[in-house]
Amino acid sequence: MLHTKLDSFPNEFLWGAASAAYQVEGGYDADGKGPSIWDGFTKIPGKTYLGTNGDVAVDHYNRYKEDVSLMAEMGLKAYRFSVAWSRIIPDGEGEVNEKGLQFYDNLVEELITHNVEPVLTLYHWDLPQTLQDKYGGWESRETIPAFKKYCRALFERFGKKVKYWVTFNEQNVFTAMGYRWQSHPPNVSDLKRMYQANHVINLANAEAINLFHELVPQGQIGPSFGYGPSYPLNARPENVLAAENNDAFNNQWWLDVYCKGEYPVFVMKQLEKLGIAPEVTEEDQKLLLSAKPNFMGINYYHGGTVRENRLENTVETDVETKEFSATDPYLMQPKNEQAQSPEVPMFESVSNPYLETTEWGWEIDPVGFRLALRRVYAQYGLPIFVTENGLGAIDVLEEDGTIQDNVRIEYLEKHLLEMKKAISDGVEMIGYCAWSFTDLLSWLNGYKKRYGFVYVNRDEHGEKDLKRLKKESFYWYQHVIQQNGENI
Ligand code: BGP
Repeated sequence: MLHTKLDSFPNEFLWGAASAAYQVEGGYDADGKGPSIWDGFTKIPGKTYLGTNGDVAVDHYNRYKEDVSLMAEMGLKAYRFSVAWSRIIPDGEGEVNEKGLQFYDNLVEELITHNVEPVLTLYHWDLPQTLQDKYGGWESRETIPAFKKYCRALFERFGKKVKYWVTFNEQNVFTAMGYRWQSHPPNVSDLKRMYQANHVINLANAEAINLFHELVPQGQIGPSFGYGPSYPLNARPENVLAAENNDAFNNQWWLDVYCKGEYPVFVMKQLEKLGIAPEVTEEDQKLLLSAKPNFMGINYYHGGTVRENRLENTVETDVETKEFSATDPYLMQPKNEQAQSPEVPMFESVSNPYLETTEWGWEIDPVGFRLALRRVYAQYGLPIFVTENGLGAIDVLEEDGTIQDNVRIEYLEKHLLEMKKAISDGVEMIGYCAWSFTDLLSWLNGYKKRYGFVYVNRDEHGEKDLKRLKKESFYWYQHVIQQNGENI
């Protein structure tokens, strides 16, 4: 019934899928590539699931033609991939490596030939190791000119061929995981350093956007943010306030800088009181204000529910909910730890009593997707490109060679429906990239947690034959694209 009232997807809507260099390419030292911080980090015992790493990954570096031909067969309109900085400039700031550029040139050509729009991410977490060693990576302003040099090389080479560009992927996630929870490189736990690195990345993001607009005036660029709507556990005003605080710390802290060019006063004030605020000069402020993204990239997996922090107020007036999953990468901590985190005694994460979770404990919340799109569009007014959304699951390769991933189809279908509702609500959207096209390396969960439309025959114990097999969801998404979502 409701469906008939929904708007159609725009004609030019980019039905896509996404990946990231370290998670698919392999070829960790091929053709002059330098080491990245992920090459080293995955070798530290105990850091990743069964010691899995991206040395070979799913060998996209050698099999990109086969992968693109599967995209073409599917009818995919856009493919989001990231460039490995240390392929282009092996030590991060020195000579440009032509062979590295050539690989992406080949990939882009292959995509264009098959009518797949390339969407290029400049930074999906794999900083050149040399910059980490020499300057302390993102903690130092010296990394900014290095990043600009790398961006310039890509803008000059691909500016005429690639229209859509993403600057940083999930700055909120990689700074927290890298500097708070020690679960990503550089494996640090220090809040002052985390906020400092985050500020340097904001400056690098602004510099990249300004340089892009100078060199590629016809293109479009924006960051991709890992967004989760914030919910209060219930209508108790203290909990509603806690949800506001959560939203400020976990969303606005980044989105305001990207889209308005300034830090939100409330969070900054708390950080200043604690002596962990970043150093922001007048010049920095000007730079942040000057950079205007063309769109906001949103990666959506789930939101977060909070209640008043019981360190602040021990009155127990809420019903108890179960402990929050400790493996969650967005809230990133069991609730008791978060309650003790020094800079945010203003909310406390709880599980949402209304939502089911995936096998990895991530809440499944399609309505939260509509809410996410609505809130970001209402607050910031930029067109939205969904640059990731998908379900991580254990997929089974049947004896007859099929993979019946109906759970993924159901998940995606529900999310697409909510996106269609958001479009009908008036949200301006460029496209949607499912995570992911082929199965790939999950940063911390190896090859067990699969996301692809295309199964890759390898696991955490070995590479097997790396064969590509179409899952049930491949045919389903092919049909969605053919119909431009009319069947949703
Ligand atoms: C996002 C990252 C992706 C991808 C995805 C799934 O945070 O941008 O690179 O990894 O999450 O995460 P995971 O592999 O941890 O399930």
